[in-house]
Amino acid sequence: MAHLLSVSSSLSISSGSKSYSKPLTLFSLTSSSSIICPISKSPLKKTLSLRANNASQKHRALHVNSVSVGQETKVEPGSGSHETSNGAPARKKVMVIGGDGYCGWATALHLSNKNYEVAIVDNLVRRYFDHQLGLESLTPISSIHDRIRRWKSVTDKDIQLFVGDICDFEFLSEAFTSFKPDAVVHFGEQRSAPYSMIDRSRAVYTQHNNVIGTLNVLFAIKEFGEDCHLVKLGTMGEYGTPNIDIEEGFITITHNGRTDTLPYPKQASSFYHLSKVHDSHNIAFTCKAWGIRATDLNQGVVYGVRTDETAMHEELCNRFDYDGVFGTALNRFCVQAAVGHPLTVYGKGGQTRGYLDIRDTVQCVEIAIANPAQRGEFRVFNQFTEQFSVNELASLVTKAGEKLGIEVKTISVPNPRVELEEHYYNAKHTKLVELGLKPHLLSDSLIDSLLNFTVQYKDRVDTKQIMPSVSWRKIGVKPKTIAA
Ligand code: NAD
Ligand code: USQ
Repeated sequence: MAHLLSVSSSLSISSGSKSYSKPLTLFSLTSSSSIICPISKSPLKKTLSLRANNASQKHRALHVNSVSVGQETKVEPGSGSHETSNGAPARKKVMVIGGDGYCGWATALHLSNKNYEVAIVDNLVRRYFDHQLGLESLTPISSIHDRIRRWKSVTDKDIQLFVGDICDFEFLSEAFTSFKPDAVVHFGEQRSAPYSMIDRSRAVYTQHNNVIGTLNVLFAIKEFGEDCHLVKLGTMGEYGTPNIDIEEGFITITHNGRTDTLPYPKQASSFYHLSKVHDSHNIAFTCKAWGIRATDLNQGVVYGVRTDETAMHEELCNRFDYDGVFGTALNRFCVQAAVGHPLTVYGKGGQTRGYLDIRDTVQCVEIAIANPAQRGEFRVFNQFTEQFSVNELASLVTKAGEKLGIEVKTISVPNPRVELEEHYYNAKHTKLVELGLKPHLLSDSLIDSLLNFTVQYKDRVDTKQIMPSVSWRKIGVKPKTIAA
């Protein structure tokens, strides 16, 4: 079957003038602004430290825009402004790591719109994964440079850009010392569970990229901005699916007559989800040891695409993944319905997870930044608004299809993952609501508009990318790629 991963010793990709022979090496980009990315000697030294105009400076961060000095506003919670020591209002500086990705792009624009001073840090590796695996977002997405230029032209607000790899500490240090963030929102990880289960090299890459990247961010905060608040994207998948209620980060246990409040047990079920568990432990430790202030946002599965800001212009449009590697359940089901592909329920479909609209992702992050953790505090919020089983999602999409005159069928696909298919699931998610989150719930009208949106782009769908192509049980040592 064409969509299955086939074994191959290496993957060759041509993009522009260079060809790339290792899955995780650096590559060159030729863009309108003539940016050259040097190729790393080691696959693990990795991605995209950019060199701009100065060939001798290996780790020079590329700066696209200068800092905006917008109109100062009255100090208000959540407005992006706060008072400086001399009483003058100042704009809070937020570094958005992974700001070219799905959640990061929407968040960067939202924060900029709310008058935060924003810098995006990204090595653009997510775009490379698409080239590597032959995938494409449902929606056409502009280059990060065009996105930022368009944002400036639409709103007159600047976003700074640092293109580089946070696993490269020299690069990260430059970005930190140059921008001096008050808060860092860290989305910059390899976030697909199936990608991490393709083969050994992707498993190693995922854990290295995510764990070392986060460790570098922690060291950068310690070294260059001890007061900086880390807002880190974790995942609900860190908890797994235990047969008891899931608490927000911690559980109080009485054992042999003694009581303690301990980190909630973690039972992640992919090398990706495990990388998040390792991150959480490292963050918790550095909060204790160095007094770092951190919020771990254990986010559920995100759906949707439009936010107030990304809807302002087509060049600001967000990515929308529907393929078997990066696409997530509800987004995939909407695209499948739009093109008349049966909805791909894995196994029995009783797998239950927390879900949230991307408009709530940006809201939650803003709330976390506006209400920072204390020095030394490791705070955990479960970031989702509703929980659904896969079967429930399929039935919601089927009903929405009926309203639009689309006949939607469902098939049960042999589950490529190792996970419980029928289980208890009840996860707490009250802390963000207590801080002011106003959720967009998955009402019929919301799912109708999402389905309508995917129908508009259905001619861009490559149906070969829909079926799952990565098996948890068949992961092996040899590098794999997707056959065309
Ligand atoms: P994404 O892949 O669209 O974006 C991640 C971005 O980080 C990409 O632009 C990528 O180029 C960048 N990046 C990766 N490694 C980097 C590195 N070493 N240096 C610099 N940049 C790097 O992912 P997303 O869907 O936006 O997810 C963002 C975060 O939210 C991830 O940490 C993910 O685990 C978490 N999350 C996502 C979801 C979801 O449903 N999408 C759900 C829960 C949690
Ligand atoms: N599933 C199907 N059919 C599909 C796709 C998925 O039945 O076509 C099932 C999966 O088996 C799983 C559930 O739906 O049981 C969710 O899968 P998913 O692909 O939507 O989400 P997941 O792999 O868990 O990962 C996504 C993001 C990840 C984030 C995670 C949050 O890619 O970055 O961490 O959601 S959570 O699920 O809470 O861990």
